[in-house]
Amino acid sequence: MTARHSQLRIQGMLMRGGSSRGPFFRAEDLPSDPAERNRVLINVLGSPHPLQVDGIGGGHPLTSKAGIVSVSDEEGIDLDFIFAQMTPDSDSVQTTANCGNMLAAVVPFAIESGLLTANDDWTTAVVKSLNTGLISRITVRTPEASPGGERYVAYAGDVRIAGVPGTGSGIEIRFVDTAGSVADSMMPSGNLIDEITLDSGQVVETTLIDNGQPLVLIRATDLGRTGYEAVADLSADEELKNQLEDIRLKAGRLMGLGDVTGRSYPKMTLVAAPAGGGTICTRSFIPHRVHESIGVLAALTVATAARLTGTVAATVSPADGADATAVDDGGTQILTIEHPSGGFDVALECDSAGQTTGAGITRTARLLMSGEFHLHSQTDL
Ligand code: NQM
Repeated sequence: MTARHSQLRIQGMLMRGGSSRGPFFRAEDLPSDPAERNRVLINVLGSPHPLQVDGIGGGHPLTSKAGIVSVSDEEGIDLDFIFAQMTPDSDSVQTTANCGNMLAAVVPFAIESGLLTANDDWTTAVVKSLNTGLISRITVRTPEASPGGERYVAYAGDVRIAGVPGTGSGIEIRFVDTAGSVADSMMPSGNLIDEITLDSGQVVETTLIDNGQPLVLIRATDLGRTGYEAVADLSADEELKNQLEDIRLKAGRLMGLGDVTGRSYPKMTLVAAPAGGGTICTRSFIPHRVHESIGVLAALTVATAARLTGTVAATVSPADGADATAVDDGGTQILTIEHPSGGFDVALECDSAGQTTGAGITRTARLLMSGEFHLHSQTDL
């Protein structure tokens, strides 16, 4: 970091990763002390302020994120990634849970910033998300600018993802060992269904599951909703949001996550029968704002639950009890998770017993700006 006039400046890039957006930094350009690093991040984002007007955040959790990338010194891992979740209305910086959307921008950023060399028409890197230890194999298109010339990250392409206008070049992400990211295991309570009693006395069936993202799944109809509501209607539904927070705080303890009052997890997901030919319909709360679509690892976790007989998701999904006979020759089954702005395809890899062993998803990403972020002069760094 260097000082310029009264402001400090720091190298970085603004990237869209999937349906999220935020600044990316090389770890070496940020303070190594986590508390100082966090002060830099909230300063760059402009939190806390509902519009983040004094920073580059977008006034929403999906645009209040940051990525920190470094070359890994671990055998078999190319890049280490730290995902930071901020919020517009507080100065919290959380690095506990994963984000599969910001993950999509890691390899493009690493190439753009010189941490990784593109070596072929497609460049693959193994990325470890230090938040939870999640390992992913990420492949990005990197053609030559001219025959024999320098390779560059191709952002243009024909892949369309929900929640993002236009199309882009597909980024393939393959996950293994996703069970239990923040929670200790995939089914941290040990049950397929847990009954949770609300403060009102109502009892609601939930599935508490973490296959990359800790989620609480609830049938929308059990809370008197359809599960097909528009984002704006759910956002205005204070009664529902209060019920969900009541359930979330109790579910957090059942999942072994302790007091999750100020935490960004577990996320809440209303499920309903598919309405558009997919596997299951969802409405996600992350955890207090309604998601315009659905998170990557959230979609993977919902897909896993939909196949698992006995979960609340399976009770509303035709994927219930999907077994080895339902997968293709490669042991892969595509499950489409419906959400407010479309469908999210998750390719679940299953073994001969039908157990989920891995998953693949496609995202796009884009470099939006590169240069220096200028930090507010009053930051005490
Ligand atoms: O679940 C939103 C997002 C996410 C996280 C959130 C994500 C994931 O859509 O992997 O991508 O759940 O806060 O970016």
